[in-house]
Amino acid sequence: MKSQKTPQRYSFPMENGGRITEFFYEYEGERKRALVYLPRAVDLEPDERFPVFTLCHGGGGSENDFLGGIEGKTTLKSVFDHLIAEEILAPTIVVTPTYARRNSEDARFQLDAAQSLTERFWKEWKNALIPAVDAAFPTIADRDGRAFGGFSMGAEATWSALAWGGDAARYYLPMSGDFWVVSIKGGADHTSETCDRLIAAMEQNGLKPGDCEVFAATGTNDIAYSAMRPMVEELFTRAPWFGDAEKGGNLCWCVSDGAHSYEWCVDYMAQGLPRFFPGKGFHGEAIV
Ligand code: FER
Repeated sequence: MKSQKTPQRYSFPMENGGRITEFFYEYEGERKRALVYLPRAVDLEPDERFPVFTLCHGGGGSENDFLGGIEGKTTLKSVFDHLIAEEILAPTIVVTPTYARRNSEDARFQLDAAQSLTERFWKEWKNALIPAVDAAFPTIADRDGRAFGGFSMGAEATWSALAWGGDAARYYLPMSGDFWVVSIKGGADHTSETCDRLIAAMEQNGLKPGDCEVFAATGTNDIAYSAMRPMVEELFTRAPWFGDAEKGGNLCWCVSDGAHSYEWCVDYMAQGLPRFFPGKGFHGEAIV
């Protein structure tokens, strides 16, 4: 599908929106910080339970990138507020953690070092972050209530989470990044093997075809396009595990004319997330 621009008004702060809070959890002896967007309904409806979207930053970044820190300096919080207020997106808790570790400064400069973090982040997500978030917030604590997404190296983390941690969540939203299990940008030069490894890992993890849905997005001017496109097109041929959403399958391929940046991810999430967690007013149509 062709990506749609998010309406400009969604970028403006809204009265009575949600809030951003800081959240800490332990993993392998390290105190890890994440930001959490809590939709307003969390405060207004104490008996409700909400889906959770875990959202990973790009290489060299931090847990502050997507939401713009606890002050919410990017437009993303406003966009979530509007999507939820207009009942396009169900009230959703959004967690932005980091796969960076205390001694992983080199990941800022080396893609292979970054990949060694993104390929294993699913363990931290599944074994530490999910239990901590489920204990702290009113979540729908099962795989149908969970989505994982990320930008660039965060997309690498997303494909990795689907491969090895797919029992923990049904929904995946890789943005501008391919799966590097075989090699860096292996989606381009080891396309078939990359897809084989993804499916083999899912199968090994006990998943069955139909257990996961993917919304993959990037732009034609994005440095990830040349690696992501062949990978997604190969996955379209991998029935019963994957199939084109335009033909009723579980893999939606959303293409903008955008470049490699967080700004474009806003549009991808505004279109992808409501497919996972639709609000009462969402019927699969474009947002305009
Ligand atoms: C990709 C293109 C670029 C990708 C990651 C990047 C995981 C990351 C670039 C960077 O961090 O500089 O297809 O997939």
